[in-house]
Amino acid sequence: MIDVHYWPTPNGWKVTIMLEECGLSYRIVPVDIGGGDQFRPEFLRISPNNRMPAIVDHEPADGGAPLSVFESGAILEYLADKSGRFLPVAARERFRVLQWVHWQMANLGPMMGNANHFKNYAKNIVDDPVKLEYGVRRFVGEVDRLAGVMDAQLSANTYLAGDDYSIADIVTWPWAMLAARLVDETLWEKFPHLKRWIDAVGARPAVERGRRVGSELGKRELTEAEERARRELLFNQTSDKVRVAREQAARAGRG
Ligand SMILES: N[C@@H](CCC(=O)N[C@@H](CS)C(=O)NCC(=O)O)C(=O)O
Repeated sequence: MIDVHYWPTPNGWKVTIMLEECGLSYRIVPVDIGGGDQFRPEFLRISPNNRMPAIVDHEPADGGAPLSVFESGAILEYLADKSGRFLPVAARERFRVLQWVHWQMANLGPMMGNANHFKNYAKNIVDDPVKLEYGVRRFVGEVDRLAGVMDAQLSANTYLAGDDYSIADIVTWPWAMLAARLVDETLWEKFPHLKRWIDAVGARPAVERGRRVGSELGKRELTEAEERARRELLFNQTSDKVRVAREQAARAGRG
């Protein structure tokens, strides 16, 4: 059994999609990131960067103690090795996939996260429209650029890493399918190869199932005060703030 420390966001969906694709049995452990669960001492022991997702495999291949992994790219690589699926073993093919996995982790995920922040959240924090506009332009521009990179790759390949569906597709799809919402809806006309791939991957039954996992979590309407507290928790994390949040979570018995 694999515990998935999870909240329904693009980074979380990568893991549930992979588990569904591989048919591995798993159990969801909710990490309410707006409520501060990511600062629980117990969670920080497996995910020291106070971010979900993370997994704990209670039946690792070596038969030893439970094995934990954080960072979604590393989790997918682990699950691919465990299941023998979606990541070739031979170096030439393996690195054709892994270079795109690392590309997603270092580029598309962070740039889309920042574009989303400046477009949808920063207006509640930053009063100065000039400062706000700079952040939106910088990160939305990067998302557009990265969509172009994917479109060029997909104009010559069925999947991101070539002819075969792989963890490169699984790690990228949950973010890529949201790109038009951040740039604008004409993005799909501009990048038809990307759109073809988004639709093909999205139609896979395991992708549909993985994407729905935990959709009921976090559905509750928040009060204005709760929204403010959530913003403060998520968007203002210095090391001091993280230390205080960790102490509060421990005192509240959440650890
Ligand atoms: N590079 C990390 C990013 C994970 C990440 O940013 N997770 C967010 C939710 S999508 C989170 O846990 N945020 C909690 C926080 O900001 O305190 C991964 O891919 O696993």
